Amino acid sequence: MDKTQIADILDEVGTLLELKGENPFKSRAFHNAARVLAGVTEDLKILVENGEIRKIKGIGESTAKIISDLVTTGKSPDHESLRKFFPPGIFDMMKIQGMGPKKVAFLYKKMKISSIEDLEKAAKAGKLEKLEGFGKKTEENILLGIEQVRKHSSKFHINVAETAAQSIFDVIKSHKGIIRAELAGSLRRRKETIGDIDIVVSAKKKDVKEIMKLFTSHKSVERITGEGETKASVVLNVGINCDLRVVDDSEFPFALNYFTGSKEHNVHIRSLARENGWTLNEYGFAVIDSGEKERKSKKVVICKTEEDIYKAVGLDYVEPELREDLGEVDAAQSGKLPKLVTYNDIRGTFHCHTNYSDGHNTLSEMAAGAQKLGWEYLGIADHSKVAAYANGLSEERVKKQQKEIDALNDKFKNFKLFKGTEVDILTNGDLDFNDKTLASFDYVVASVHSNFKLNESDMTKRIMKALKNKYVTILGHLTGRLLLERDGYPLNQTEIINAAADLGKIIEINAHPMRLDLDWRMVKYAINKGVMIAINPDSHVVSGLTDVQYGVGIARKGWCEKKDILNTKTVKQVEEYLKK
Ligand code: DGT
Ligand code: CA
Ligand code: CA
Ligand code: ZN
Repeated sequence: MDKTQIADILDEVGTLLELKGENPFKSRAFHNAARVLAGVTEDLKILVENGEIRKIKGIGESTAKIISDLVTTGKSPDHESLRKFFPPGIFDMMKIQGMGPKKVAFLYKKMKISSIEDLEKAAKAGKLEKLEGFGKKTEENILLGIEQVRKHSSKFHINVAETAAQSIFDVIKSHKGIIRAELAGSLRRRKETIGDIDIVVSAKKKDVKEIMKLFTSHKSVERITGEGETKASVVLNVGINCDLRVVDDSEFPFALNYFTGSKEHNVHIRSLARENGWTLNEYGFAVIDSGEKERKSKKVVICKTEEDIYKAVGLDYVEPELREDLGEVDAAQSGKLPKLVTYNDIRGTFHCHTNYSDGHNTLSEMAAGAQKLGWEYLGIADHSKVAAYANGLSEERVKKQQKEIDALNDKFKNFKLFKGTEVDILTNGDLDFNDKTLASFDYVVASVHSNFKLNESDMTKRIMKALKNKYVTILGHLTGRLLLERDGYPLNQTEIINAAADLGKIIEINAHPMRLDLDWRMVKYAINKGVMIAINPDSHVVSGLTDVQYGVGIARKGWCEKKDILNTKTVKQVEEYLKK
């Protein structure tokens, strides 16, 4: 456990004591110790072993005990027993402006309010204003505060983060002093949601100041939250934080690797470095000097690229999307990493809407958009009749649309519109079209759009029944989740995926940045079972077609190769595949 983590725990202990209503001196001692610890330069482990931890000014008996426990065992019984007094949501509540430990503890004891959601409910119902020490104004401020916390501390959809990042990144990149530049962090790893943006660049010393200035004065910067010699942090106007780190070019691969993460992946790589007698951090490898003597003779490798770093610790290059410490290190050790699918492998896509249902563009506009992207085909899948909210198609309108598609296909050269449908899975698992209509499509995407409130067993049965329908080709957005808004419905995903594998059904990665559903962790499971994956933008407008790129990111996070993805097939291959 490192110093910052220990300091965080000391801070938390201080806060927990405040919540418990202990003597303020006591809690202040912990907050103070946390600050002191941040300034300690010696190795904590050595200080603890030599019994010198108490000698640090500001570290008393009880803080020393916690530090020793954490350093030696990674756990502190004192901290853990304190934690049991309060649910974790309590800490989120304290992020709200004006909600100190006193108020939070009071609300928890008096009204069992233990999360931001509880608090919001109580405030909206006007339950707080009647309490002692609260009032109408406090209640309003709490609601405002909740909004702020959500805007600034919550995660962001990847498209929002990427658009914001790209705009400021393009400007920095164009500075003549930049040698190398990359977006790092979760954005580079293509996570489904993004906390903050991390930019790493290398430059000559003399240019650093100007680059920092360029960053902090960018038009999208709302507020500067930190400005040092090599690091600056800002809040962008969409509410997302953005960190810039400028390093010497010799450090660039190390900084890029470190700030790409994930933290768990970094820890694993660092342990491999250690086995070689090196330490590894954002600046480079260094020889462990307190280690055994023979290790000292080891030379530190110079690394010009990330590939070199991986090579130095005996690994094949690990693509950023895989860096989650979920088996990629072992695979890289034994030459078993997948050759990931790329955006360039994509030849078309399947689940798109037009103005026949709730899309904004016509069939020919969508087709033109797909051709402009260099695609060879586009699959249309408008909603079925029960989806009244989405102007779902009746059987008659299906026929009309199919005629129009035929007419367009007659005119196209080297391009094809596939006739599909996104048919609703009704509550009992039946589909919203009869077999005759279903048979008229090239493929059928089946999705749940209603009655999310079933229990896990009923929801699993419902989707299973639809899956077994012989006309169903693709399962649409399997869990129904809306990222940062709504969890997926309860569902036994493994059971469904196993059945899809047995029945030879395709499962979609819905590439809409609000969904990214199937989740990448389950994508990996699905392809291991042999399930074919389709990457579908669920696009309702021409510009939405490019959302396929986010789906490709998720496919890559799910270890997909070209062969696992339906969209990499040619028109002919798709036709043959669908015939099976
Ligand atoms: P996010 O921003 O929450 O979506 O996720 P990340 O992965 O971008 O995390 P962030 O921005 O906090 O940090 C960027 C990377 O820096 C992270 O992926 C790994 C590295 N990093 C940050 N803190 C630590 C740490 O305490 N230990 C290690 N080993 N790496 C860290
Ligand atoms: Ca980040
Ligand atoms: Ca960051
Ligand atoms: Zn849908």
